[in-house]
Amino acid sequence: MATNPTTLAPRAAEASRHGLDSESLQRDVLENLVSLQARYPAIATPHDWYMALAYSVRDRLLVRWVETVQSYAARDVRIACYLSAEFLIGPQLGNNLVNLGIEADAREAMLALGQDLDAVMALEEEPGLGNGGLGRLAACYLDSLATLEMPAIGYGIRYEFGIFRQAIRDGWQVEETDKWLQKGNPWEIVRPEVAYYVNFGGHTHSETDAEGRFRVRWIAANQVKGVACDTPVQGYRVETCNTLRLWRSEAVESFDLADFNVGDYYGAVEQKVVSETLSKVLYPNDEPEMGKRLRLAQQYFFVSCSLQDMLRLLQQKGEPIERFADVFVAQLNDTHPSIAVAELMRLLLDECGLQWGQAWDITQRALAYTNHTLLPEALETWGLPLFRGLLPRPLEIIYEINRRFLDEVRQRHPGDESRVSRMSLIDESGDRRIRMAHLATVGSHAINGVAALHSTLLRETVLRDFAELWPERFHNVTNGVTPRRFLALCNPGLARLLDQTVGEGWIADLTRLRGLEAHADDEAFQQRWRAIKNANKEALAKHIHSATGVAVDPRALFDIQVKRIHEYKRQHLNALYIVALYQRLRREPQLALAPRCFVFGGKAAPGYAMAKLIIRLINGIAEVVNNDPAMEGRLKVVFFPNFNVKSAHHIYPAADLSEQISTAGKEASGTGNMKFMMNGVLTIGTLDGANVEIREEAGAENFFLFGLHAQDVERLQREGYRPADHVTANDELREALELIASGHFLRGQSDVFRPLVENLTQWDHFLALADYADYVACQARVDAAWQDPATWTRMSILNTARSGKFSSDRAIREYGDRIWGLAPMK
Ligand code: KOT
Repeated sequence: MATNPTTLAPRAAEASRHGLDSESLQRDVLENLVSLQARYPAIATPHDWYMALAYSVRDRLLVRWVETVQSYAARDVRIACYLSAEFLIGPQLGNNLVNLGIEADAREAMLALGQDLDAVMALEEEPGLGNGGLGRLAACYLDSLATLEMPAIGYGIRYEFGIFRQAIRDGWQVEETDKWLQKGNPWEIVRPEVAYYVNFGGHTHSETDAEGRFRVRWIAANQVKGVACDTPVQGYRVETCNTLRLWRSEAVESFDLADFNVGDYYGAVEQKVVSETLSKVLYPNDEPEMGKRLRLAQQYFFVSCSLQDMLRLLQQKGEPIERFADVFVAQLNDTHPSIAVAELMRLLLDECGLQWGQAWDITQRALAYTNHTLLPEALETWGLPLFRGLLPRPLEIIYEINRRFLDEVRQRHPGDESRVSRMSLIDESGDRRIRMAHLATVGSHAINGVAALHSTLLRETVLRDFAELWPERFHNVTNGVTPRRFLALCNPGLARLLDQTVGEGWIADLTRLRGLEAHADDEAFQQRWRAIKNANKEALAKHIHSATGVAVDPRALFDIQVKRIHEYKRQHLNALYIVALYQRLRREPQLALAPRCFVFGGKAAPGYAMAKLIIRLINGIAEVVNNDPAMEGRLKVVFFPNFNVKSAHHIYPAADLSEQISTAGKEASGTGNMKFMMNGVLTIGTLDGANVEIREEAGAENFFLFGLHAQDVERLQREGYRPADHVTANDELREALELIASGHFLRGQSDVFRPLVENLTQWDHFLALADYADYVACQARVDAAWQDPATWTRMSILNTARSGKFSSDRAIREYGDRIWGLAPMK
């Protein structure tokens, strides 16, 4: 049907003018099917329909995108640049539909074309350009920046292969390459004209230029070209559409041309391959793998391209170089982009000709650093030989920054050489290494942790000397997550009830959920609340069945732990409890325990043997428990393979209990804990990361707390912790460990889990055994609360009602106020 905008009601007319109605969408989908996919409806594959719809939606973003970019170029605004080696953006179609406000129209349009929108959306490949929390946080922040209409650009790497796909074979994790680009990426716009050169290797040369100024030239051994690949980031129901700019590496023609000319065809092609390798694959580790040259090259590559891009934008705005820090603020997402300190200095000194003092002032004002971990093994350092070989000029600059900085320390603390060596940018204790957290701290005007407890510990431990020197530079910004993706999009049933109860405003102002408190005890409301949860559980049960073949009963308590597999996150503590339950139920079949379904999900770093063993253990327990007729209707265990953003959409809304059981002081914040809370899931957790604040907001009576506090952990470890004492004192724990060691969960093979059991009984670095008894006692309280549906539902409603603080909108406002000097704008 042809529509005439002038005959429609004003709002509808406006929607139609912008193509935001179902008829125009339908028309465009059909047109794109032919013009871009070269298909007719009769022969179109489901994926063709997905592409046709995605392109139609993208077209609707483009007008806003172009206008947003233009307005940043033209107006006197400060732009926040979020520098991150990872952006775990997840599937784009559903999110863009929600943010444009056209989900219902798209559903109608696709239905008219004989397609089911959910089935079409399910075909989207996940852009897995991140490992976990840190990368997903970056993506949530982009969503909030656009929604709050704050001028922002995300800068990162356009990996050809993202995080590996996790398959489970014979209970073990197997990594498969993630070919997310194989069928094309409709959201990406490549801009070959936006490209920069990045130097590697070679040597430096000092000279005095024609005006008598001292200059350093870097004569590189190799250059790589970075090409901008842009993805639009549409804010929620606003005109702002920001940019995520990811760099793809390419060979520089002039370099391989030289090889071609001397007849070295293979040499030239090899050079090209090396250059393109830079953005080939995401490192699949939660922690840095020491000394990987390619990883350092990736970091420098994307940082240099991003800073050069900022300089070009500054020039386009007609602003002088002196105004760099007034126009840009760059947030460093952990230390992965911290080479920015040296690179911005290099660009200002060597390329723009500024003097050291002025360049340093600009650098410090322009940069800010977020720390995401206190784990010593995750603090990034680079050995000097490797660094010098790859980045000789940035290294000289780091030496000079260090020299000036240590002079300052010596002036403040004369004679305190141990402080000087503690604070130095170079660790001289073994083979000499650059401490990237120190570099980031010294080069930034603001340093923050990601939850209140974490920021306190950061000031007291890892960066203590720095916090003493510059207390005013240290902040806390507690993490947040976007309610658009993690509530509105993934839990449409609950979203509808929230709309009806507190009005639609909650999506852009999550504190409005407080309005639910008045309904927490209302029986009819509780019933609706439960019905939504049950429907979500039924949907998850189907996904579990198709992914694993295990049939789970949606009436059981869904007890879920999804996150990267790591000893500090203590999936094995959860596993020990399941083994104990299994033994109890075998001994006492009449035990009045509520039926539970334990669900795990998460990837282990490919080189992390203990984490992989934990996955095998969970699968071993699952195999035994799920095939034991005595456990039928009582206990189920599932390892959901390949946990990612896409599967997360089905998991968070369907959970009853969220496991946040890390050793206190080890999880910087956690963000899954927040996603669960929004979806009315109760937490069993330690006083770690943002759990502390979740409990504060929810109320202690609506949170299942257990375990040692961070100070207890620290003290115990200092004084000498003896895990074996806990084994001796607790028969149930001892028997569980013995059963695991016996090979009961691996078809009698008794050697495989031995290292895990021995590690626990001898070392137990993360105090799982010390917290075991309290965890079990806490699980009993969970069981009791679950047996009373009115109590449980009330707690669930109150958790959602009080989750407002954990919106990434709040977090981004805080970054804007305290760190960037940037306010939301229309
Ligand atoms: C990885 C390598 C080096 C340094 C830090 C990391 C890191 C930290 N990766 N993910 N994180 C997580 O970041 C999240 C967002 O702030 C936190 O919620 C979570 O606790 C960190 O573990």
